[in-house]
Amino acid sequence: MSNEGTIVAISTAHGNAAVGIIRISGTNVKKIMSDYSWQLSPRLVKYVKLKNEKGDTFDDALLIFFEAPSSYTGEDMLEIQMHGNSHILEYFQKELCKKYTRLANPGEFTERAFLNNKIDLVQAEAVMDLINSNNSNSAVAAQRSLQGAFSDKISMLKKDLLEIRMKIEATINFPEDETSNSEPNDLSVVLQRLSERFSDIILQSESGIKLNNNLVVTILGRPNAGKSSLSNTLLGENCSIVSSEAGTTRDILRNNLMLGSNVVTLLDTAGLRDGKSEVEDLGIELSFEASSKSDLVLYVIDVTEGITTDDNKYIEKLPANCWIIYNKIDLTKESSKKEVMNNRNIFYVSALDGQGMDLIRDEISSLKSIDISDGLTTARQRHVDSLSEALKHLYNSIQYNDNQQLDIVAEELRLAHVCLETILGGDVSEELLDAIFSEFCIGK
Ligand SMILES: Nc1nc2c(ncn2[C@@H]2O[C@H](COP(=O)(O)OP(=O)(O)OP(=O)(O)O)[C@@H](O)[C@H]2O)c(=O)[nH]1
Ligand SMILES: [Mg+2]
Repeated sequence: MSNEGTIVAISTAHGNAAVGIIRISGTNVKKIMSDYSWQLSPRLVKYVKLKNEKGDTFDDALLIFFEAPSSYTGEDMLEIQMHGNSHILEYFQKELCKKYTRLANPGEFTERAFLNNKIDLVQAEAVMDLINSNNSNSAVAAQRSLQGAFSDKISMLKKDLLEIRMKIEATINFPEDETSNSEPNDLSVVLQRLSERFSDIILQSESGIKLNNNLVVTILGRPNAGKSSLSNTLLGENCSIVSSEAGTTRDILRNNLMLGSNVVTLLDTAGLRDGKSEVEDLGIELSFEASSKSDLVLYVIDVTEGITTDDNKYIEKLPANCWIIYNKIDLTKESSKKEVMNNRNIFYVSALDGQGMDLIRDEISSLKSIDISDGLTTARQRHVDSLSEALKHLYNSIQYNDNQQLDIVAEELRLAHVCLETILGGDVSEELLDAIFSEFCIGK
């Protein structure tokens, strides 16, 4: 964790583009402006020519100066918009590093914003959620977190918890004071209500975590059922090897595709059968492991062979939502269709000629995306863990209150409070901050 030195980074993606942006933050910004004779008014764009040591212009640029504390990091900042050529950008970045700056670490601009109290830790995490969001719903939810909606919910819990703590402390310290005395029963009801609010926010946060994740769909089935063919047809390219040899796929092949507004991570897996070889067994183990972490399993069956007892045995083992795909209908008189039996979707398709594949695509596309209409915000597992820990302390406090051990109630509520503080970034360890910001890209 460092707030020292003036940092520089190329904030735009590597490669050729219309525009490339260099960002600088720290105390040397004004010195750079004065040495380069850039007279800049805060937040007003200025056009300049950038010259090398020989006085040749190597690029022209637009400059924007943000004066501390009214900047992203809270420090003096300079944004240099140049042409999007990595060589030119790196050349100028190197020039700046000779005298004025050092290269920024991943996420260091956002880390400084956090250290300078421009944003809390939840908002810092939301910056990354926004950058990584893969559809408009997750972008809206991340933007809400960035604007502080999730932090506000946590702050409200903190405030209400603090009020209860103050009342209890008063009762402990001034037991003779009538006004500070509350009945154990009253307190129990208040704590119960508060714990229900915690539970609600944990549920919302769990949905918020899912928003950051792709829909994971695993293709399972016996060897040669046509799993890899199905995967290739869905992806629109031959990512997996297809062969009439049973046991072709051994490793898990993972690819992303867009279906409707869902980004889907599609996993092609090793065919399920018992004890052919050690390597195949390992592959099969991976297949099951992958399916247990999936949102949906497409269980493929060769329609000319039909469903077997082995298939039923495998399907029963699956924890995830599972659809049955009867493949190779081109070899039969079956026509493509979708049926629902015992609440399970069943499709008849041909991965080879594409018949019925749209039925699968449409069904995955329409899988209910997470409802964000009631103000859902993005969240992290870290938040759920801390909220759950806080809730545990609340439940403890209810028990101790029933036993009229008020001093322990107070202690449990203090511990719950600390958990909420951690979410927002108060009193967090350097390791946690490093872990959070190291996931960021350079320049953010
Ligand atoms: N006629 C027909 N053949 C198909 C169809 N889908 C796959 N096949 C053939 O079935 C054989 C096996 O296909 P794969 O896609 O490799 O099957 P798999 O389930 O991935 O097999 P493993 O990786 O060995 O578990 C190949 O010869 C494919 O051409 C289909 O819809 N119709
Ligand atoms: Mg295969």
